[in-house]
Amino acid sequence: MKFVKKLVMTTAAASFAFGAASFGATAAEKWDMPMAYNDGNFHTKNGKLFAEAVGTCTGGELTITVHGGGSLFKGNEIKRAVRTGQAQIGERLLSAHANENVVFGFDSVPFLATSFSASEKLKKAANSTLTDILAKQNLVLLYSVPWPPQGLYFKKAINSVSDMKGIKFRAYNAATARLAELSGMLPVQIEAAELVQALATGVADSFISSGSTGYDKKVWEHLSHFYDTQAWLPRNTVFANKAAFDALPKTAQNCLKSSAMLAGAAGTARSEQLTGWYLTQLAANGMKVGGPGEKLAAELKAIGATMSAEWSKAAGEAGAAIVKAYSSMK
Ligand code: PCA
Repeated sequence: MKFVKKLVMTTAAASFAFGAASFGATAAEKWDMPMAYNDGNFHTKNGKLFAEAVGTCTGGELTITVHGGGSLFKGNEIKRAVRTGQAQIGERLLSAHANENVVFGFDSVPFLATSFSASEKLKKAANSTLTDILAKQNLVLLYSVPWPPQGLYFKKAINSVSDMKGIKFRAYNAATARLAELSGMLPVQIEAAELVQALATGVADSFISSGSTGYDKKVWEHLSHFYDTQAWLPRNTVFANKAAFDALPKTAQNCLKSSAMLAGAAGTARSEQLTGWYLTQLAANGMKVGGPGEKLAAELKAIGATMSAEWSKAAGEAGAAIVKAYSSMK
């Protein structure tokens, strides 16, 4: 907090020192921040707090308007929009872009990091690699926040992988599609914004996600079982267009970075705090919520091992470096 206050004061002091001239010369910068998830979602709320903090820190020299729920750009359009400067900053589930670079899927390797503390370590292990990959794509990495641990949603009790055979499964990235394939299900890629529609029309009858998305989408209206498999904690990542970032005064760049640090920490704490609450809400609305049975858990672990091996192979040296750095932190 102290750091931010100091930054605000420095910015304010600078404005005073240069007086009206500097205000006349540089109009306040306005940025748009598309986010894919609904306004009530904790990531979106956290993004709005981040935007507010940047506004305060820069004394209004940089104002960021958050557009939630995919209202400005849809989830799968956000990264390209920020790369090309159509939006100056945005949030995206980076693992959905693992087809561009396998490393983007580092947070969706089953059972590699299954708790909040492990997820934090994995993030740190991946940080410099991810920063470099994004920089080559004209993007500045600002912060990321994990979703609560991922569990499986179904319309019926599932005791083993063979019970999943032939079920239509909504996937949100390459890892979730592969999980479906390896368990005999039929994957279909669907953004969270279209999830309810897909469940209501029978395009999908199951998916893997957090209690957060199950709660946001009231999935108890369509599904009945949640298995808390705690398979991984995928991240939403906030990044800025590099040219837009570089064009800002140093003070504003520092405001973005310090506010990002706070938003990353605050969002992560909020995600952890809400994890249990979301599951209580699923149960309160009639869903059967619990851990997977022994057989199912063991079979999922085996599928996870296959997927880990596949990811490591595909991610090559960069992937190996992340896993090595992560293991050394344990
Ligand atoms: N919710 C997002 C991604 C991971 C999660 O928990 C979704 O289902 O689209």
